[in-house]
Amino acid sequence: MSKPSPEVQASLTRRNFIARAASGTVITAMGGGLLYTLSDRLTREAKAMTTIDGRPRLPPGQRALEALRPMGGTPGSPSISDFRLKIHGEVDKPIELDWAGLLAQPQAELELDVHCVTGWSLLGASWKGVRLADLARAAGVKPSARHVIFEAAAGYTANVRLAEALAPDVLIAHRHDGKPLARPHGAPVRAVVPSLYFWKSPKYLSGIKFVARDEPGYWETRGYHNHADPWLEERYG
Ligand SMILES: Nc1nc2c(c(=O)[nH]1)N[C@H]1C(S)=C(S)[C@@H](COP(=O)(O)O)O[C@H]1N2
Ligand SMILES: [Mo]
Repeated sequence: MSKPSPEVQASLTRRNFIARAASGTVITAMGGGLLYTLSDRLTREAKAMTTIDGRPRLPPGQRALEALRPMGGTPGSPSISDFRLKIHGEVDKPIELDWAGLLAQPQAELELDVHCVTGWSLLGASWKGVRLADLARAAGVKPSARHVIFEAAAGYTANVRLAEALAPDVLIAHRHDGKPLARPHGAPVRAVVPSLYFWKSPKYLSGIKFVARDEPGYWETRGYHNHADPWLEERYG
């Protein structure tokens, strides 16, 4: 077979490029000589949307991605038989759940938006687990409690105001996008707190501690904002 002409070679290369783009994750639409990535399109669409409480769906300085980006952190044991979740602190009835115990709680599957302080957001992905508010009720949170401290593997912690932690969209999640949570994303169990930057959603979760006095966590003691509202761009303390 003879070598294709330079013109044919160029067109083949271009066709491969377009085919790859159309089938893959990189480029989904071309128009007016500009290339739009799927992320551009998701970002543009999200910017045109408003939440029910009137805020832009995409907080300032964020762009929408198609999937979670694995952000690292020290994992705990991936084994379900090792899993324990302690609900303790300012509660009448401390609880320790194993895997079966967690699955025996009322389950919720919600579509939630999450926002990483590094500038990416994942909008509308499905998360399944137990509402923190239900666990709090089961443990009998005392009136003295003001904050929730999430405790995770290797000493990672994050603090959340009690009222925000008890919002109905705060999940102790074990499934994401219809599958068990993947290891890089916190398996077997992580918190998901959609109203705050995603560092407040610890992966490899081992404890939920209710406290009267605030305890700034891993990132909050390393220059990040103690509250972390993405719409107020509370990035740094
Ligand atoms: N245990 C633990 N949880 C963690 C972190 C971590 O380092 N360790 N990083 C946080 C940060 S900064 C973000 S943005 C999200 C990232 O979650 P992902 O890796 O599933 O995208 O997890 C949060 N939870
Ligand atoms: Mo993050």
